[in-house]
This record gives sequence, C-alpha cells and structure tokens, in this order.
Amino acid sequence: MKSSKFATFFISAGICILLCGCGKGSDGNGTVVLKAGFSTNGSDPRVVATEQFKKEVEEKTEGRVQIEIHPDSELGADSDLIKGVVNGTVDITASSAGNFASYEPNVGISAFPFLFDGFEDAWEFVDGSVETKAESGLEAYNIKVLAHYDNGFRCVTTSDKVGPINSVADMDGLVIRTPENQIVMQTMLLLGATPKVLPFNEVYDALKNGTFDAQENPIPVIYNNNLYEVQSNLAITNHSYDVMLFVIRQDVWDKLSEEDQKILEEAARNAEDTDRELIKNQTEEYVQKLEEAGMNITYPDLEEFRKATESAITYFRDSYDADLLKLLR
Ligand code: EAX
Repeated sequence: MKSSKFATFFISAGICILLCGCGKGSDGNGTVVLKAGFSTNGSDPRVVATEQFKKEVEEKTEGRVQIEIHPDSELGADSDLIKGVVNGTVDITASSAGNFASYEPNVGISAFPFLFDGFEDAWEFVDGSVETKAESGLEAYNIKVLAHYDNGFRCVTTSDKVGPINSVADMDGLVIRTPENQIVMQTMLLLGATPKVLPFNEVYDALKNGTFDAQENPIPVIYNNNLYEVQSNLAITNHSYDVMLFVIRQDVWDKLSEEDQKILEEAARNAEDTDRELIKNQTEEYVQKLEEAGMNITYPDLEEFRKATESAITYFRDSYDADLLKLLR
C-alpha cells in the first residue's frame, strides 16, 4: 500500500512541476500580460484604437500576448504612465510627444506652434526621418515607439467668466491649464498667457469648481472628455499639433519572439490608421457637436497668433539638436 501511495505522490508532483516549469508568466503557460494605461476615458480614439490593437494581437499570437487596457488614469496621469514605462510598472501607453520631452527634449519638436498646415502635412512629418531622429534618444529610457497616434491640433477653451478668445490680446494674463509640456507652455507664455500644469484627470473638476477658467486641448479631447460641460467658449487656434507616441517597454519588447514582434508591429500600424481616421473625422465633425452642446465657437485671426509664437523655436535652440532644428525649417 505504502509504496503505491508514494508512487502516486511522486507522479502527481512530477506532473505539477512539468506544467508549472514549462513557460513564463503567472499562469505558467508562457502568456505575457501587458498593462496599457491612458489618461483619457474609453471613448478617446487612443483607447478605441488600442482596443483594436488588443484584439488583433491576442488573436494572432493565439493568446501568447494579452493586453489589459486601463483608461481614465487608472495607472496614473500622463507623466506617471511614461515614468511607468521607464521603470517597468506600465507596459504600454500613448501620450503627447511633448510629454516625453522631459526625457528626450528632441521629441517635442513636432509640437512647435503652427508648424503644420493640416493632418496630412503633420503625418508626413511624424512618419519621416526627422521624427525618427528626434525619437532616437528614447531607447535609453526603456521606451520603444510602436506607432504615431494622433491627438489633433490643440485649441483654447475658456469659461463664461473669462469670455471668448477673438485675438492675441484676449490671451493676455489668461491663467490656462496645460499638460507638463514645455513647448505648449512656452507657446502660451509667448501669447501673453500664464500656463499652469495640472494632470489631465483633474482638469474637468478644476474647470467645474473654478480653480481654472481655461485649458487647451484638441477638439476630440474636448468633446470625448465632456469639457464642453465646464467650458463655454472654444477658440479654433490650432496652435500646436499633438502627435501621440504609442510606446512599449523596450525590455518587454526584447523578450518577445520575432514572430510576436512582427504581429505587434502590424497591429500597431493598423491601430495607428484607425486612430488617425477617428481624430481627423472627429476634428471635422465635433465642432458642430460642441456648438450644439452650447459652446460659443470663435475663429481668431491665426496670423497674429503665428507671429506672436514664431520665436518659440529660438527659445529652445540650446536644448534641441541643431541639425534637427535646421531640418525642421
Ligand atoms: O489628451 O494633458 C493633456 O492635455 C493631453 O492632451 C492629454 O493626453 C489629454
């Protein structure tokens, strides 16, 4: 009796070790679970596009790579999400290029004011060699760029108390919330405003309780995150193009098989196409929706905004790669 029980114990123990020892990951079957964090809610195109990315990756890797999506700053604000990719607590995020500038200043280059004439012009730039060179320093921070999502062109919103923005003079002395983005902040300073940083997930309440009376974001962000409920005026300034770097931890990427890396690259390109189409369409369609939601829309003369901010590039001359700035012009 004793020996057969002993044998049963050893056989079952052996099977258990075999099952647990044959792969990586918590469930022991080689599954990699990647946490993707975002500062905006689930209706934002960056999250919608990443839901598509998740579906394609999980199907084509046959479940070897799984993506957990965390919107609404569940894993932290934009600066926390980027820091998370650097230190390994967040695996994937998408955030405005300028938010990465505190690690690699050159990536803010696409955010200079009034650089592009429209989406196609901007996409040609971010898909080109100058952007690739600008992003090259990110690898040193464990950041691998998978795709270039789009946040749109940033515009200014204000409360009833401040009133509408019709000219640069209306920006004078305006305390305005911005992301922690040096280029956007300098652009506001050059317009005579006073930029103050606040994490995006705190913006709605700060506008609602009057801590802030103004903010600036692209039209899709304003609509998808219901900022029209707490802002009365929208000025179509398009003062800064906001490319979003869709990034993954370099150390996680390096551990994936070549086959799975190719699957993630293709899924990221497809998600980028979806994101860009959503942002372009929403930028064109949502101004009317914002007007129907009660916002007063103004179209300031952008030539005076352009003139007031053209010195932004020289302001950052010392922190940008000189060749890059030459290529930029
Ligand atoms: O899109 O913090 C900001 O204003 C950013 O644009 C944020 O990612 C929301």
